[in-house]
Amino acid sequence: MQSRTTQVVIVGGGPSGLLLSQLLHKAGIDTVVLERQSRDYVLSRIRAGVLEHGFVELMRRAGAGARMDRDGEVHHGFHIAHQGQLDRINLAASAPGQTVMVYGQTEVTRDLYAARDAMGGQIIHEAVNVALHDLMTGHPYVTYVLHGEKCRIDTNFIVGADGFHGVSRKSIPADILQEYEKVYPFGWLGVLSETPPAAAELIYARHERGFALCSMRNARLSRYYIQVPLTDRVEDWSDDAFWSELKRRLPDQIGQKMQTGPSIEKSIAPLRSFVAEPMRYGTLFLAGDAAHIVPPTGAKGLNLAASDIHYLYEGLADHFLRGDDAGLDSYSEKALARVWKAERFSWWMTGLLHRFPDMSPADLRLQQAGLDYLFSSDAAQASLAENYVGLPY
Ligand code: FAS
Ligand code: PHB
Repeated sequence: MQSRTTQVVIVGGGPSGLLLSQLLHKAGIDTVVLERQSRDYVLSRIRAGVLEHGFVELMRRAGAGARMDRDGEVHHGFHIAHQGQLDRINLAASAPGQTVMVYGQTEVTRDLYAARDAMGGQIIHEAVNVALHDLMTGHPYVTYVLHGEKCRIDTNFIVGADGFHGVSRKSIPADILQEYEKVYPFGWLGVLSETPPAAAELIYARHERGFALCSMRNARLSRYYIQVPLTDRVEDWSDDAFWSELKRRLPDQIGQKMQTGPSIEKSIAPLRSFVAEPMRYGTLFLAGDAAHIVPPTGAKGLNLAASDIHYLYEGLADHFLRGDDAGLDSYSEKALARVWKAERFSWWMTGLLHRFPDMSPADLRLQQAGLDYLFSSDAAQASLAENYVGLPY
């Protein structure tokens, strides 16, 4: 068996694992990233599109922000379409100068891989059968199989950044782990198209036929979503069917003018709220989707991974560089405090904008009243804005 040692083993080569590995490496802390898939497979995923200010700052601190700063779009607001009208949320309503960056997760991941390569970062792709061992001792280790050969890495700490379906969360004993889950009775059908965006800013639409979202990646690449029943499959939706349904859910001033084109990616994502507690078990720390999932309505998924990584990086750097474990000891509690606030916001925004199958006429009037209140109250808009730009770390 091939064996080696490192200071931190990071399971998962998505944005969480790569960002942490890069930040630790820049602080002189040795890491190895174990990723189950090939790099091309990881980079083929189309996911998030909106970065909070905190994430943007972390990418810059990691030395991976140059292309984001060049190609990303700073957005100062977004629109909510309802009852045929468009109302705008000014993100500065929460605090002067507050913005978000529109830049795709695929590009974030590409930039992080490039930064890791530039520093000679250790990323092992196609590492399968990853297993975590001796988590409650001072000498944990990880085993995995690479191209048929069994390997072992002895380490000080293990970070589970391996997403919702990873091995790390499942390595915490069932009598220790507390899971909270809420599954929504619909999914999002997403389409990526090489067409100019329908509008300069994002449009979230509440419609009797269901939710829709107009987003973008850049001036030539648009990202759209429509709410669909959980029973729908991607093959049920031709491009033409998607475009005509999307237009039905948008105000005419948008739907009748938008440019459509062939989908270059089309997929259905289920919506769930999920939190696993604690986010630490001995020498194992969970980060990102391995610990929590939010419905994408509030654009919090990727951004919650960033605040986890911020807390974890600070704690590990304090441990290795200053012999101080306070950050690691408070990691789970601190990360979960921010996670639950983002879970609440994502759940609230999902409830405000989606058509639930069992909604009564009273439910529909209450939902509309939520929008009427939002756009009649500066305080309500400031509250939405401060959650959307990202609560403080
Ligand atoms: P990831 O899942 O991105 O990465 C985990 C990595 O671990 C993967 O590369 C995986 O291959 C690897 N892995 C898994 N098991 C392993 C094992 N046993 N051994 C080794 N490696 C293993 N968020 C938003 O903010 N907006 C959106 O619009 C949005 N859309 C989404 C659509 C979909 C279909 C999905 C699934 C998620 C979406 N998200 C969205 C959330 C998403 O962006 C996540 O928050 C983000 O990917 C979190 O990053 P990671 O924590 O790195 O997890
Ligand atoms: C996206 O562009 O993919 C996106 C943007 C905002 C969201 C969800 C997804 O709330």
